[in-house]
Amino acid sequence: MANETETGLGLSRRGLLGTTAGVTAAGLAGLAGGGALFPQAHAGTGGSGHSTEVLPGDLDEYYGISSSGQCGEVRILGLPSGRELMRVPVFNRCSATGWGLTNESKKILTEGLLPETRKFLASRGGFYNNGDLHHPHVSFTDGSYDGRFIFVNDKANCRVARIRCDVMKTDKIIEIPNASDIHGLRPQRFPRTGYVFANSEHIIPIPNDGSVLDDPVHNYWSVYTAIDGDTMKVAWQVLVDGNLDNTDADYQGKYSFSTCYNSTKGVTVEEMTNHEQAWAVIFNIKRIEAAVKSGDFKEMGGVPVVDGRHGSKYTRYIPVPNSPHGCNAAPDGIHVAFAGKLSPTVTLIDVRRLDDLFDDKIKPRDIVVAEPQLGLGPLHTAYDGRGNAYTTVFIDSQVVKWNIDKAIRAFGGEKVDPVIDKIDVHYQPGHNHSTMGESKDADGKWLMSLNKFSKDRFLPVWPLHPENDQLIDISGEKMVLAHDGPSFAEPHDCTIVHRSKIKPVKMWSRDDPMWDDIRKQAAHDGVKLEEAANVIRDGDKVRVYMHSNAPKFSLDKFEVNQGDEVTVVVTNMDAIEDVTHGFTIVRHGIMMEISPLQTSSVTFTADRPGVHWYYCQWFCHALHMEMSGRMIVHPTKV
Ligand code: RUQ
Ligand code: CUA
Repeated sequence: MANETETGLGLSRRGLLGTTAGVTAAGLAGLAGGGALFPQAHAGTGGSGHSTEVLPGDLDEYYGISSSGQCGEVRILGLPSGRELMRVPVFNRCSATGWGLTNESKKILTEGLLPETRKFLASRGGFYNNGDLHHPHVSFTDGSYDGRFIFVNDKANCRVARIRCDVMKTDKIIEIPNASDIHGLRPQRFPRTGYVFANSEHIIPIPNDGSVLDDPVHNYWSVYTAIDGDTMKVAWQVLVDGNLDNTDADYQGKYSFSTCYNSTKGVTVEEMTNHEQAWAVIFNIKRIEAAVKSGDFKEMGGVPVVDGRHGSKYTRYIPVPNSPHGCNAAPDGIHVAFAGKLSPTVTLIDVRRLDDLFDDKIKPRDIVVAEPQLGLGPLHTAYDGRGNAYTTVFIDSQVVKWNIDKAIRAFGGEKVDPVIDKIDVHYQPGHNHSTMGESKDADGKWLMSLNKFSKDRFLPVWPLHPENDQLIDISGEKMVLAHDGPSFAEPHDCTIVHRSKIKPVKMWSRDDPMWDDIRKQAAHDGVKLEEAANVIRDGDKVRVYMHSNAPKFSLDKFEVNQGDEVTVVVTNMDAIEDVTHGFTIVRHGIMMEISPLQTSSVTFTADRPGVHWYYCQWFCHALHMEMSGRMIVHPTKV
């Protein structure tokens, strides 16, 4: 069906893209509904026939590290089965694990906020409860995944977070100064991560303190941020024109790239889209580092900001049609694709020409080596490591497979069609991701298309629909749809990493830094966490230390006075894989996870006199129901 679609139709329908009225979710969804209703054959009936079936007890080959958009968490999938293995709370709160309740998580959610944000949130609970997590990416060493960290962005509240891959927990969250919202995010590939690059999207006055409000063209800016991934501190920023969208880094450690829409600095949809050209910004990392060293920057919001606006020697602006979105470096280490979004094209550049460009020996468009027409609404591109690229086209509801070399030859005037295959996806794809595809180890087995609409693909689920993550076998010449995977709001991106690259631990190490604060406090209180069964009173502060061995907490009762500030510290001494305990106090809004050899703590005010049971909420033992105890709160005499 769709495979017969010619690339040529892009132009005749381009007018539609130019009309902003047509570019609404409803309009787009309706449009594709007519042309993309034919389910694809299953694996086994075509292509090379890799099966997504992973039999009971068998292990998946890949981890899918999936974002959750406005849910604010990260989800870990097993692929190709699509089984959800874990949810990692980051910007959200989590009832099960106590993320946002425990002292350890509150510290992480709070300590990286800017001073003015802390002030703003002081009367609002101290930290944000929501986030919009788009882009999860694994750290690299020499262009290969090194399995140390996952870095993620929060578009809603301007943050970047780091997740440790050993225990799969968030360990740092920082807020980015001078930014409106943080959208595109990528780790540096070479020599290692290194920097984590983050785009601020919407343009704002800097500083955004009310002193300037109007005249966007002259007063609003966005910033490109390099974060040191080891310390999670902002290393530097670059001031740029226009809205930065997505970003990526090269394989040489010299340049990074961002797509930019709204180059004319509009503030309405019409103004943002009423031009035929925007650009991709190239950042010269070495020059920027030298500028920071030599003092050629302005300190703004506590960080060095280098001026990378038009004409700067630190950046180059490459004209790209029309409002480019996706920004994806190919595993060949040479090419980077900018997806046109409102243009049916993808613009491909050759990084080997960048030195000359920065030395002004060539013009910006001279680095463009191909610009194939792929269909309506190209958004993101993935690669198979065999010279082919896979671009999602949102409006056509397709993934287009095209050959890089053929696209370059066609751009040079040769009569060759770079498009190899098209497959319908259901429906409206955003990101796509191939197995190992953003590393130099791209293996070209599977492609996930993350589709924004699922409409008729599943049982009706009321007005709010799931998304549809479709897995496509890309090992053969033709793409073969192998699996539909409904997912709740709203996975944007899913980095697919071979399981050999991630090394999960089965239990915590007793000297993990996660509970450093409480360890220090316990030492001060003369308490050994591993053997604890102590209640330490310190004025009207009470610290309750216990450990757990299924099915018992070491304290089956503790007593406090109404109004006391109580800290409960629980250490799980069951060094047994999968024996996680929990600690919940009824009618107190208290719940936390304590996995094998972990220490967790929570602080609250005991302002409800009476008897309050605490219990283990994680099924751990035949006597799990009995794993409980009483908190006695003595009423204060009035
Ligand atoms: S973006 S659908 Cu937030 Cu990654 Cu392209
Ligand atoms: Cu311990 Cu349930």
